[in-house]
Amino acid sequence: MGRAAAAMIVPLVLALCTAVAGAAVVEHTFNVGGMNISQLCTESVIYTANKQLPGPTIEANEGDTVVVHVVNDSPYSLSIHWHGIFQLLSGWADGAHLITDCSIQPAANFTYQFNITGQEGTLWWHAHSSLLRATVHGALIIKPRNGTAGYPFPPPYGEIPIILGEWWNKNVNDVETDAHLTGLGPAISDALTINGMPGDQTPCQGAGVYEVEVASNETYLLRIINAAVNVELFFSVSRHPFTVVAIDASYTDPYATDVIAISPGQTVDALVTTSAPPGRYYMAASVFDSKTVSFPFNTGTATGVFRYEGAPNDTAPSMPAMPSHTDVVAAGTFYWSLTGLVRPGDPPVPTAVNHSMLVEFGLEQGPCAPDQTRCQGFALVASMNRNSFQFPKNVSLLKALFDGLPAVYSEDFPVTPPPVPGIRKATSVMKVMYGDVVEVVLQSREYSGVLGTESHPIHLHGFNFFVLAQGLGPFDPTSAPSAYNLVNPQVRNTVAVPGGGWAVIRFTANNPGMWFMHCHLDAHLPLGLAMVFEVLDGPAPNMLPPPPVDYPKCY
Ligand SMILES: *[C@@H]1O[C@H](CO)[C@@H](O)[C@H](O)[C@H]1NC(C)=O
Ligand SMILES: *[C@@H]1O[C@H](CO)[C@@H](O)[C@H](O)[C@H]1NC(C)=O
Ligand SMILES: *[C@@H]1O[C@H](CO)[C@@H](O)[C@H](O)[C@H]1NC(C)=O
Ligand SMILES: *[C@@H]1O[C@H](CO)[C@@H](O)[C@H](O)[C@H]1NC(C)=O
Ligand SMILES: *[C@@H]1O[C@H](CO)[C@@H](O)[C@H](O)[C@H]1NC(C)=O
Ligand SMILES: *[C@@H]1O[C@H](CO)[C@@H](O)[C@H](O)[C@H]1NC(C)=O
Ligand SMILES: *[C@@H]1O[C@H](CO)[C@@H](O)[C@H](O)[C@H]1NC(C)=O
Ligand SMILES: *[C@@H]1O[C@H](CO)[C@@H](O)[C@H](O)[C@H]1NC(C)=O
Ligand SMILES: [Cu+2]
Repeated sequence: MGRAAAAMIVPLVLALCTAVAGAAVVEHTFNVGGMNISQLCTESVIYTANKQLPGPTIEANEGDTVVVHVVNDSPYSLSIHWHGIFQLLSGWADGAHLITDCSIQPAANFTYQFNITGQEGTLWWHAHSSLLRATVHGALIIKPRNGTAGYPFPPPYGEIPIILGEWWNKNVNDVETDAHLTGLGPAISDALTINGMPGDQTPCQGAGVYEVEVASNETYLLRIINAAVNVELFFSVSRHPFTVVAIDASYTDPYATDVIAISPGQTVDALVTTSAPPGRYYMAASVFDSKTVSFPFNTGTATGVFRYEGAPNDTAPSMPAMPSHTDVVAAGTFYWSLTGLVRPGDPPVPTAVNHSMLVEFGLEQGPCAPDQTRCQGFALVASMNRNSFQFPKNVSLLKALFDGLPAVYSEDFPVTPPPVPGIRKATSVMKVMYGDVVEVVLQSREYSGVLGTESHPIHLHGFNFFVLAQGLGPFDPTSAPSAYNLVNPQVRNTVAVPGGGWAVIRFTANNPGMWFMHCHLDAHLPLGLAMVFEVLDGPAPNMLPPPPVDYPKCY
């Protein structure tokens, strides 16, 4: 690791461009490489940006330009995805390996460059090529143009990023290789983490604990990110109820709750007031397991500490009451109660729909592939409308679209589940015109009684969507639409579709490119639980520009 590890934050005023007066360039260099770490009483080598876990926080204002030079000092090829960023006319920088770009090869580098337009709140960045995202991730915080004064709530006294994660003692690339060879998905993680540390409730004495000092009688904004790889989580702070004010960088109506449910890919911004007696209070994260057939999962609890200024360090903190791991009511109440904050100028929910889709998905048992040498009887396979997504081999879908390359993908993604029983392995996309309104009923299905169902966090790149309604069981097209919230639905980039249930999302395809929609459980993405929206160019200037000059080559 010869290169400087420090993050650079260089806010420069764009003096020459009056149209973006006040907008800044936020520039970072991420050296992604190995580092030795002692965690859970085990010595490991992990891969991180700038030897930080979580990685550096990117802080910007709406309207800014973000420039990140990523230097790959790891032995793995990798890309970085800016999760939730719209990437308006900058789809090349989305960082979805083989969808929008190709991974950065070892010893190579690439500069991601994009503008932040029309979104505020908490997002994050993560590797989008393999389980490397377990440790290659960090917060991406977007403040209003005029700073904290622009918040639709009183500016808090302080802000605290809370990045929830999952930790494996083993090299995560080996975990992923094992998952493929066995056909059964990755081994469960060894710990959950809060800001990179497991806390003091693990069998390892002296494991790292994230502790933050807070002042009494002040309000703090927690920016909570679920960067865990495969698990939905509950999060609470003892004696500190939350007021949720934003999710996925989209403001909500204030929502009071003691417990937050958060799926991989999602963020929650929540206010807490430090009005408890001065002392130490645990924050805790534990798994929400929605599987209808029981499989092993991580039953541990990650802890961190809120310590009031001046409070003695040796008093034992009090633990929050956590929901049980299988408390679907606690999770569903949180996920379903949120509504969007509607402010003047916000885009209304579009009412005329151009494409109305029903997309069913789930896991089933498939045949072992010849290279799955440790597969015993069956391998897991996943699909959306009976298409198990296959990545292209040697060129990104976006490059294939831009260059008009034939035979890389097919424009035949079914808008409703086909009646055919079998699964088709294909690189199939849904083509839409610029500006089209797309509605998708996301339906979780049970295909195999052995595997049951579970909640799948479905993430869409390039857009936010309105969540018009959610429900359990099969979607009923006659009764459900009358209950759609077209007034103040929550706005997200990732929705936790309940196991065996459904969610209706709607978005305007106002950004040309190739946009991945996939399950954000890394256990399911390689199995094929994904599809792609191909959005054609609109009238000038809504056309995708050529790729950046240093665009990584595929292999
Ligand atoms: C980890 O530590 C070992 C032994 O001290 C050293 O040889 C190796 O270079 C270190 N690896 C990294 C990535 O720093
Ligand atoms: C990035 O790659 C270019 C082209 O290979 C090289 O000239 C440059 O020095 C590299 N930059 C860094 C920071 O490694
Ligand atoms: C960002 O916005 C500026 C000003 O509109 C524009 O010139 C530039 O091309 C944009 N950059 C990207 C990467 O989209
Ligand atoms: C900040 O900007 C928002 C609109 O983006 C506006 O409503 C608010 O009044 C502004 N606040 C201040 C203090 O300028
Ligand atoms: C916090 O507010 C409470 C209620 O007003 C008050 O009793 C307490 O003294 C305050 N604590 C501090 C440290 O100011
Ligand atoms: C508690 O520990 C922190 C850091 O370890 C220190 O800054 C603080 O002064 C300590 N507080 C007391 C009351 O000892
Ligand atoms: C999408 O719907 C709008 C409103 O109904 C209509 O004006 C437009 O032509 C439709 N677009 C396409 C490509 O059909
Ligand atoms: C990519 O692979 C396809 C199919 O395997 C092949 O037809 C095409 O020539 C390859 N393209 C490049 C640029 O290697
Ligand atoms: Cu899934």
